[in-house]
Amino acid sequence: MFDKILIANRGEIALRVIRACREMGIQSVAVHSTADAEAMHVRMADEAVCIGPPSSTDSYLNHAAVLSACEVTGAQAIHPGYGFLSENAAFVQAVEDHGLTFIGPSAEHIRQMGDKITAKETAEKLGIPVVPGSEGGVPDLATAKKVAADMGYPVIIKATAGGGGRGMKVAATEKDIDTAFSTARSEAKAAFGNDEVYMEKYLQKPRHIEVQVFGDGKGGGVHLGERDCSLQRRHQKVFEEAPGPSISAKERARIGGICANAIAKMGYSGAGTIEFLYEDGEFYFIEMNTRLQVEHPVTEAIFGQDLVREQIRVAAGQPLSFTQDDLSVTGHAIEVRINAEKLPNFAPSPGKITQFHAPGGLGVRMDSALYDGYTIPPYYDSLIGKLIVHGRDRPEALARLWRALGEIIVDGVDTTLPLFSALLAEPDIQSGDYNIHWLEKWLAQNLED
Ligand code: MV4
Repeated sequence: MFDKILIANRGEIALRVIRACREMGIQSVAVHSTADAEAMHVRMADEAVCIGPPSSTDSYLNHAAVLSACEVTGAQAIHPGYGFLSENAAFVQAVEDHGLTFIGPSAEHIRQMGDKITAKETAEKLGIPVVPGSEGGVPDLATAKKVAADMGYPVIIKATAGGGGRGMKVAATEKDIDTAFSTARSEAKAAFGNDEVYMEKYLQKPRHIEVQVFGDGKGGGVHLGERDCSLQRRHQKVFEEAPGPSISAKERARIGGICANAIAKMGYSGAGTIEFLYEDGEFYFIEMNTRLQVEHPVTEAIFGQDLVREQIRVAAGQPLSFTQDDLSVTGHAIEVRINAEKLPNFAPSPGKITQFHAPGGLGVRMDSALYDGYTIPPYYDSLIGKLIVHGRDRPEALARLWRALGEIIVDGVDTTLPLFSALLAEPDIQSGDYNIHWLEKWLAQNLED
């Protein structure tokens, strides 16, 4: 096992990793920009190294600075958290070239899943159901028209180098294909420096269901069920739950089994998420994320497992501490993402926290790097906390969320907290009857006046 791990991240996820390290008897090293000198992750880690100016390009994304911080502190492994360097194959290669361990999958697996056509082909070969669509890339408009005519409209055009919703265009009918195709291509070129696109049948009212997987890197793989993350705004998740309110135990075992088997066959190492659209009882693979995700705590709650601890164990060459048979779902968990943003437009709201009080009590977990008097810098993501509740069933989790929202205090900046109390009053949220378009429609009707 490692003696010392460097955490190449900030905020709540840096604390999350430091906590796992401390429980495992591992020393932790924080890195930080000059803007984060007073940040909680710097205070909580055993050591801290300043790696650059506020801009993340020059600090948290600076490969050489992060590697130097390992060198000077003697850290043997790097945990990337999510975002930043977590899915950067070139960085993983550099980490390995320096004789260090990246706590995550291989550069090769990251590269394979980063290219969305290769990811889909890989998934299909491994027996994962995929969205019907083009065979590989679509090189020109004539091909696009032919593919669309064959599978039927509506269709969606996606960037091969994209993901997470960037560079997608829908063509509802043949009249739209010309514009959709050329816009998708030029946006892909501008955003990713790669204009390759592919096409899929457009699903009109799916849920976003993602399966948590873990590979031991030695041909073993397990799944930890699914999360429903359909409630999103502009491709940013807002509210996540596990298990999915629309997924039965039988479906979980079936799709989970398929995913675990695929991960095993790939020889995948560490935590991963296989994303699906789910419509009319069918799962359709769209992408795989090769990192620990923001919403991992809802899975931790219902399975009673520490996913960061497992990531560290696997990276150190140890076996997973559980088998598939050891894993079962207990109750229901919900996470809400607390952003320093001003409603109704979700404009960033950095600034000084004049008062902070975390909620507590049975079934309540608050992951946050906030403290009284902390100043949220304007340079980074606006996520300032995650409130996770766990109950014996979904109604109990909802009641606990409502109760915890009444206890929490975040003063001095605007936050997305008022949104959650309003959502809890909605019959569709109470019953779990929503899809990927529900939140945007609700926001348009309820906030924009
Ligand atoms: C789709 C789709 C409908 N049909 N693909 C958006 C993010 C990216 N990961 C995939 N996305 C979508 N792909 C087909 N064939 C609709 C979306 C989509 C979406 C997906 C998940 C969560 C929220 C979404 C919001 C709008 C569109």
